[in-house]
Amino acid sequence: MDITLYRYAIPFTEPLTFHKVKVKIREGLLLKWGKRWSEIAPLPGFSRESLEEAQQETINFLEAFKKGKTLPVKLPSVQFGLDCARHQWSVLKHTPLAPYLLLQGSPSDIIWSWQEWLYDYPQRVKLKLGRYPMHHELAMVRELNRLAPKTKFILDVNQNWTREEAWTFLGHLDPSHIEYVEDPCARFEDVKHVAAHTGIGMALDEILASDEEWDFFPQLRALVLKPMLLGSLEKCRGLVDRARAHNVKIVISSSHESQLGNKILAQLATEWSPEQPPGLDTLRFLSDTILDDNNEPDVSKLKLIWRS
Ligand code: OSB
Ligand code: MG
Repeated sequence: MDITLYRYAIPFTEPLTFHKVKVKIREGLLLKWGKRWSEIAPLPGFSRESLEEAQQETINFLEAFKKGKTLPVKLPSVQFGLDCARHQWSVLKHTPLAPYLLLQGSPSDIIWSWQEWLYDYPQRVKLKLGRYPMHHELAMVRELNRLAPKTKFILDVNQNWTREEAWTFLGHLDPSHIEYVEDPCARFEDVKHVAAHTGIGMALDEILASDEEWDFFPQLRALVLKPMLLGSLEKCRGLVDRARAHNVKIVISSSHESQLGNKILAQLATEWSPEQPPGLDTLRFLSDTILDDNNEPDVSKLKLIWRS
């Protein structure tokens, strides 16, 4: 078996901030396992491991594998990349759904970009909140609701509100415009409280990759899965099965992987949650592609790290 490990670096079109960590260039690893490709790309600010740690653990695994030994793997991004490289991909019975639109930036930028849609507004849009003064963000959401009364909004707060802030903000919105609120607060008890107090649907994302306890509650609409942060395919699959048993939707979501990782996630989304538009509208933020005209990684744009 021929195995090769490469590294990529793609500048973002503008610096992105992940939990106060500002990132200008997306970096990650691509693994070629026989004919199959996969990606290992921890996200700064979100992943517990750094890229250097992931690269070291991957090399340790590959060195041992070459000698016929299988080392246990601890880091989520490495588990995910090694699992995808060895996964038996099924032939898809469904065509992949287009991702819902992701809007981020200042409230005035978002309202400005919204004008481009004229009257042909998308069905579902995700807005990142909890980053600018609350009254600015509230005015923005209300303005978007007014311009596009039929669009359903996913409000992703990345755990930035207290429960009082969440009550205040959501109290000023018409719930019929909201698909669900993703991670309004950091503590699970606060999320549940906000849900019970407002009756608005909620989704959990970041808590799923943490050690915090969580459980299903009546207003829980979706689990947002970021496999690069969660780890093994088995762990992801376990969450998919639990969600299904509780009638909760699964939304597969990107951690700003490269075009290759995004393609793999689209495939998993179609396999695990064929009726849910995935959270994969993140390629627009990359200034270059590592894929060639045949949709295969272009090794001339990659740096060779290790070869079997
Ligand atoms: O909070 O969902 C998030 C991307 C990187 C880090 C965190 C998040 C995201 C996304 C991905 O929002 C896109 C999506 O889920 O729609
Ligand atoms: Mg989120």
